[in-house]
Amino acid sequence: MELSGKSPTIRTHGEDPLNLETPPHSLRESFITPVERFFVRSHGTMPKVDPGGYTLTISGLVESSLDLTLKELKKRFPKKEMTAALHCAGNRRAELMQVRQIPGETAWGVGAIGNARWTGISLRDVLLEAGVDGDAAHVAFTGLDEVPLEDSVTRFGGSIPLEKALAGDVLLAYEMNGETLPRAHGYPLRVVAAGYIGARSVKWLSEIEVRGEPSENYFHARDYRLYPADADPGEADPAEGEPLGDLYVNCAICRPAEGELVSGDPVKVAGYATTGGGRGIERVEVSADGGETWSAADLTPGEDSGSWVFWEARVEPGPERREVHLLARARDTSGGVQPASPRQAWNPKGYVNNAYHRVNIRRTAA
Ligand SMILES: Nc1nc2c(c(=O)[nH]1)N[C@H]1C(S)=C(S)[C@@H](COP(=O)(O)O)O[C@H]1N2
Ligand SMILES: [Mo]
Repeated sequence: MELSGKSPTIRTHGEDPLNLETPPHSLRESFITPVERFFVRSHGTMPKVDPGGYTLTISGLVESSLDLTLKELKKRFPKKEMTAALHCAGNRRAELMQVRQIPGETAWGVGAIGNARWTGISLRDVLLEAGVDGDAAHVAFTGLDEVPLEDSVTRFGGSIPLEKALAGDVLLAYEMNGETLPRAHGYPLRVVAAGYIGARSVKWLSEIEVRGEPSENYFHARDYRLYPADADPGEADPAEGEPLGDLYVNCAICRPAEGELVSGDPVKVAGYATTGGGRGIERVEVSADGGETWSAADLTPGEDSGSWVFWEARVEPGPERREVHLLARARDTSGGVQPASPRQAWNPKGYVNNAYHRVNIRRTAA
């Protein structure tokens, strides 16, 4: 498989389809996650696209459909750069699985996320060039990969509301961290929808369709929905599930990692925080006493609102405490807060867990 180019420390959840997770310490090593440590989430085949034969089509509720080669789209539209986190809706599912089982899904830790510098063209510019009809309300993307379902094969796809598509923070990216977009990340072109669940950032993009209704693709219409806690997602009417898009405020502790043996008092705690909707991270706090008292963290934001925020805090559990449960929580600029426990965040597909993050550490004798 296409593991070449990835760090040997990356955690493999599956090779076909390729699913790789960044270990917690690696996440916190650099503000921009290098490609070699960047997580991969794939549902099906990994297309090998010949750039010469590649075209992107833009059709549907537009005044003029467009058919663009890679060369044409680079020439015709201004180059745009953006720092944005890709955040998988399944990130932190492992904690939900400890509450109740979630069959058939990957047990992601805190590393189904990465922050990259993306270069490409703005989806807004492309849509304005095609001319959007008055009835348009959603923009659907389809990739070139084939995903086996129970008794059929489908392409991966999904849609975002037109308003988001025109907001200026959705890129059609052909470079990642200054390099040509790697094959595992969607070569030659992918969507990067800042602040939305990773599933809307369709890789190996081949079609954009402007529509009146959301995408009918399996991964939009059935999957990536927040079903009620007592629903069976295999049987449920999709209408029972809320479609996912905009991310909620979230944070995770990366250092120390779960089970780590730590010396010294105070203990330095570091991690990342994210949110959606163009909001910012207002505050991150850490507790070493089960949530009785909290210490505010120092924040390092990115240039763009879709970037993650790095944070670092110090807590003093007292030298005599040999086992410490660290908790972290964030608040965003719209007052969005996290649920205290994964029990509150639990849903049958295990999506968007944004509960307070807990890490259990052991400490050496003082
Ligand atoms: N075509 C296609 N696009 C896709 C996917 C996929 O399987 N096929 N996975 C999605 C999901 S669920 C996530 S989280 C991100 C992961 O992006 P990455 O593999 O570049 O980290 O890609 C999204 N885009
Ligand atoms: Mo995802």
